Amino acid sequence: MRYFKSVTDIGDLNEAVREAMQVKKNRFAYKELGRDKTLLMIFFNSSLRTRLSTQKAAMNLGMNVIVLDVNQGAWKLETERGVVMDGDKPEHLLEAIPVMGCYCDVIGVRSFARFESKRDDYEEKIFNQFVKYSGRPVFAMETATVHPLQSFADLITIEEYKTKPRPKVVLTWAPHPKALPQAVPNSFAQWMLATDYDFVITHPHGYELSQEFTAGATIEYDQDKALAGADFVYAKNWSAFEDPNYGKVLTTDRNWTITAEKMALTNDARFMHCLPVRRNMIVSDDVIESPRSIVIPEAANREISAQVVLKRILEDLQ
Ligand code: AN0
Ligand code: CP
Repeated sequence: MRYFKSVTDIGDLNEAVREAMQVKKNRFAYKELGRDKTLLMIFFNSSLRTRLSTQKAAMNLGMNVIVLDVNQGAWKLETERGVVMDGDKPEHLLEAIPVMGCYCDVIGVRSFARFESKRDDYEEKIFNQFVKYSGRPVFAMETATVHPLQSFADLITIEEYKTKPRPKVVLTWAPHPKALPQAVPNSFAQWMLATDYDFVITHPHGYELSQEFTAGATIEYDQDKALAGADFVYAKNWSAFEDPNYGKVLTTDRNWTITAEKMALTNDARFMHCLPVRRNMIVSDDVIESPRSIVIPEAANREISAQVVLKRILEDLQ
């Protein structure tokens, strides 16, 4: 594997999950694979889980790791070509990327949607420049439109906790005070649609996601109806995708918060969220603390999804 961004990059999902379970059983079995190889992780945005789990996964594989927080100590980067650089940005991404490529063998990039231009976000302008100009394998650590390391960890977690072959999985929008990207729900929909689960998305009107990721999904605007009989409830906030509201918060209606009353509509569902989560906006304290909540094992599986992805990239570097 040279690039990891879409579900299609990982190939057969059953095979990927099998490999994940094998890695999880013995995560130090491939320590030689990454010897003398360097991972560079580049963060344009904050992170707790992605930073720690991906670094841990790389160390499990024997890799060296360099982390760059672009907004803390690096030169501010211009991303537009043709700009007269007389402002506050001393360096251009078009030099920075090939330079970064000189110091490493593999690059992970976190660069969220900026909500300045829907076109730039959905064309993955930043991530694609890393692909084009770094000369290295590149993987997504949440780009403008997707977060595949999260979705892969989510899939592994559902496979571990499901009690029937074809569980009902419900992705529900939930309220949040600030505009968040669509990357997590986009990817989650893409990965769930690649399985044979019973997959339903529920959100208020105006929060429709891109068809690029949700085509074929069941959309139910009544959250209570969607939750009926659910085996997994996957909560997440996102901002509007459709024009003219791209990147906007249309409502913070707390009737969409996942509470014990909402969970009572389900088939004793497991509660999932990628984290970080705002309690009592997205989910009530009692639900996230309940024994049905699997947010911590879900986060733990981020190490595993990252390790499978890095392992496959390293195997193809040999
Ligand atoms: C980010 C988001 O919603 O995309 C990262 C989630 C993994 N969340 C926040 O910015 C709070
Ligand atoms: N879930 C996730 O990606 O968390 P971080 O933003 O903390 O990396």
